Amino acid sequence: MSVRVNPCSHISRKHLTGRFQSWTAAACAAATLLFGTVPQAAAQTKALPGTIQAEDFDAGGNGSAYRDTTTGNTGGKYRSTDVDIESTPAGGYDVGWVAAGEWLKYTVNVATAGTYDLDIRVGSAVVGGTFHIEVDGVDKTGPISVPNTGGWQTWQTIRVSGVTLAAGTQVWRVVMDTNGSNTTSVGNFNWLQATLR
Ligand SMILES: [Ca+2]
Ligand SMILES: [Ca+2]
Repeated sequence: MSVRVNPCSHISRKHLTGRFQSWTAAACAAATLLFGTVPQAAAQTKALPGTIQAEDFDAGGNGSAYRDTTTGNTGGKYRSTDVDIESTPAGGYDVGWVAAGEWLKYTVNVATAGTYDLDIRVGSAVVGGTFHIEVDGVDKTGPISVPNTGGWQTWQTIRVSGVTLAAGTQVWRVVMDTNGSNTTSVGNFNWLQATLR
């Protein structure tokens, strides 16, 4: 789920024509300062164990919080970055048009050190896509294969078992390594879940 707030949407033209114009303008500016980054509230640390929506990667630019190989958001949904996000017909959003060489960062806080299972919800119409997940720069999964799930919007949960995680704040990076056969896509990414064993 996502919530978007336009802090200035409540200020009507009428309000801006009277003596309160400067006040409302100032309030709007202040509200923008306070709330202008709400669509990037996704940048806030994700609590694990728990679920991370793929589209809630960290705030920041191309090459910093993410790497995407095409300018702009091809799907045009949810966030205005170069990451390509589309509506998922089943609900919510997913990251699509995922090409090898791209990556997404997620700052997380792991409440409890231990052994975890990672479940990743993916969709693909072909086989051959691979990716891996790094924690603070260390590859924790090795290559993960995206199966042919029956379609780009047909979702399947794949599991990486027995991943050891330390407690505390860490930066996860989902790194796209290989495109599926005869496509320019690794697969579509819906969400990722970490469950303590
Ligand atoms: Ca793009
Ligand atoms: Ca992309």
